[in-house]
Amino acid sequence: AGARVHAAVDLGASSGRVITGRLEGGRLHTEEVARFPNGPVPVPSRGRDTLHWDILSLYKGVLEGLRLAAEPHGGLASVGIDSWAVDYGLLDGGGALLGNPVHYRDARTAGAPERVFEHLPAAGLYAVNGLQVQPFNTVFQLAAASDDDQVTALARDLLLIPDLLGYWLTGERVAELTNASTTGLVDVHARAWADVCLDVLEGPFGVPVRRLLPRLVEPGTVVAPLRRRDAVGSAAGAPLVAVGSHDTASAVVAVPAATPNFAYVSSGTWSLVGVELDAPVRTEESRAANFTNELGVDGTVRYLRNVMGLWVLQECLRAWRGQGRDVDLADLLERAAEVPALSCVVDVDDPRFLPPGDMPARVAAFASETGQTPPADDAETARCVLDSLALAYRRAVHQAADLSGRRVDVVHVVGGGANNALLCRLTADAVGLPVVAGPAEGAAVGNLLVQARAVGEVEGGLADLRRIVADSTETVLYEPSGPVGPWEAAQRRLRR
Ligand code: LFR
Repeated sequence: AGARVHAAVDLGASSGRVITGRLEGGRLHTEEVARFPNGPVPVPSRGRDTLHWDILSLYKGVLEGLRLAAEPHGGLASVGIDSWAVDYGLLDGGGALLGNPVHYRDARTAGAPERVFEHLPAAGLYAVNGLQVQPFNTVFQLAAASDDDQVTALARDLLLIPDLLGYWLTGERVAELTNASTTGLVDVHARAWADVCLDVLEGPFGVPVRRLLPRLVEPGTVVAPLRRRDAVGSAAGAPLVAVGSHDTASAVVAVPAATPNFAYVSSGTWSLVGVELDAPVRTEESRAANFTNELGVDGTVRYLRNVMGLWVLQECLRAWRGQGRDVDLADLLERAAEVPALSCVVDVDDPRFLPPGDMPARVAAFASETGQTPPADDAETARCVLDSLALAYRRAVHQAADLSGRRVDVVHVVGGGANNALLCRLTADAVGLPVVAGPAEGAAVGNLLVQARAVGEVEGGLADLRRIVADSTETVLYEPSGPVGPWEAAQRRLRR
């Protein structure tokens, strides 16, 4: 009786959650039933520390969350899983996990893109996969792991993180397309594995990737029912739907836009900034700007840039807390709001900000190198990071519009960053456009709606799903409060 309940598993880089959703009267009602921590775990191997994910603890959190989600309803109408992209687990011939998945921020990929480009030049690769160059793209991770016999000899399957969890829950091995498109191994035009990319890994690098990759499925495919009543209770039997299993793909589904002329900031550990298109942009200008064409739900393309995101602030907090200081985020943001705007800016996209480490020191070093006075305390550092993020959003929104020809009238912020009022206000000021913030659980909302549609509970295209999001979310509107001149000037300071 009553509405049918769906469960979204959404795994972010700093936490995982299970969120239920039910549709009633054209609205989606969501409830968070479980949240568990996530983060990189350094483990000594081969004479250094390798960063891993704690995949088994995530799996445990997922099982427990699904059990809790199903219990009050005696079952679930469907389940979908999304997570960060690019990372994978390897299975041996008996289906056992080989090793613990490596974290994309691990240093093993240093120099790997260049080694791949010796065999397939960057321009040739972009023409096929349309993907930005990030050292952690799966293609480069595999090239970096080509001396690892787990990959070259023992592995029989490579499953991206959501697909790996899906396999453990159902026994089915698939590669969901939106996430697969971040590997660098997919032909963005054909929406299929790309032979030229597979050839490079198999030839010069000796990685038998064709043997490892499962069949691709489009988002919206019903994969198989959940097994393991012992572990998931009454969630057993619910169909697992391959949603936009890349968290960013699901988050973009949940942009409550009423017009096609929008840009989005999917704001979590990363900020993914761009527009939604019908076809990829693979021009030389686009490649030079390191814009990516990731595949989206319903045949769309997510044309965007990775901006380093709230990671930089999260790492600052970790550094301060590591020094024994009890810094509260809400209090920090309040004090940061009092710091004069644009006193100091850094290029958050500088690769030095990618690995974990002493972020306040890196921010200060960047400021000194560009002839600016480094932030003097935690509030000034936080303000510098937020101003710098807004400045990066400004660059990315304008570039996305210019490079794609898509007009942008409004910027939608979805994901946890939608709750950061200071950052949203700065974004409106920097971009010079209205910002609409919410939903904060964008990835889970997009995940839930694609499930509901796959099992026949709603109909329609993305515009219809987005109307449901708009009707179900209390968004906050931020209008620009002044001219963009100071932001242009700050941008010039970075170029020095
Ligand atoms: C965001 C995200 C980004 C991807 C990065 C690494 O959570 O999925 O889209 O570039 O994580 O996987």
